[in-house]
Amino acid sequence: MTRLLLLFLAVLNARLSSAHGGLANYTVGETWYRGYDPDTPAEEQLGQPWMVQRSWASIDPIFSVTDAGLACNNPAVAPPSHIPIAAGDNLTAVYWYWLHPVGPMTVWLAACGDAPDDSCEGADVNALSFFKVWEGGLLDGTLAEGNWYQKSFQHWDGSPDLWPVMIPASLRPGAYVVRHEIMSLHIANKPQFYPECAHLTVTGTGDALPTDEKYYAKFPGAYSMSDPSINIDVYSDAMKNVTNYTIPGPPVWSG
Ligand SMILES: [Cu+2]
Repeated sequence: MTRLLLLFLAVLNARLSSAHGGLANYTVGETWYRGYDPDTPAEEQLGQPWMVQRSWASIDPIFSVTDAGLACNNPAVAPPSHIPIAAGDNLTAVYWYWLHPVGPMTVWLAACGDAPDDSCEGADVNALSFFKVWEGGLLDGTLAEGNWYQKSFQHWDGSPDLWPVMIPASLRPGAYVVRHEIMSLHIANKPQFYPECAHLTVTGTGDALPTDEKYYAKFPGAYSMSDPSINIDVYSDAMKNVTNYTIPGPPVWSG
């Protein structure tokens, strides 16, 4: 094996042993956009002209529904750049690996402003109104043993785990924060939240945004520990035969 491959495996092994992770890169068509890497010194990444993702200091989950980092992880330092994407195109989130099998995955957008030169760099992510554009939950089977999207998007051959989601075709052009969240529910009554955010510049000819307040949520604020879909023990006897799961948060807005 080459030295580089050995190094890669050593790093991967070190990461897998902690059994957490996060969103590493984005692709639009054939173009890759590098995200923040918690294992690379912050000073080599923060403020770099190529950076498109809000920073996240570690691969550890957020455990509290009231954590300010529920919006865009911690510390969520804003990047200078935006990913250009046309409404109707796919944005693919790339994870080098993902290990947890249980819980929903969601994608959210929040508009940062309407000015022609608008940017999300100055946006307070805790004040933004997010709307959900995609969700994937329990595809079939039971809560504990069934096939969740979170399980189905994983590869176990070393190739990255890809999560493609279409930006609604009718979406109004402008700057948006895109928020990907994996909620992992494999530990009883102790949900884990893995949010990461990037900045988008959306182009297109549409002019749509959700008009009904029911679509909007803030982070923190969107979730509650009194939600039986969040404060849940999927391995309990009561849940043993349950084959449906209600994904927390507002309904999906599809444009
Ligand atoms: Cu983990």
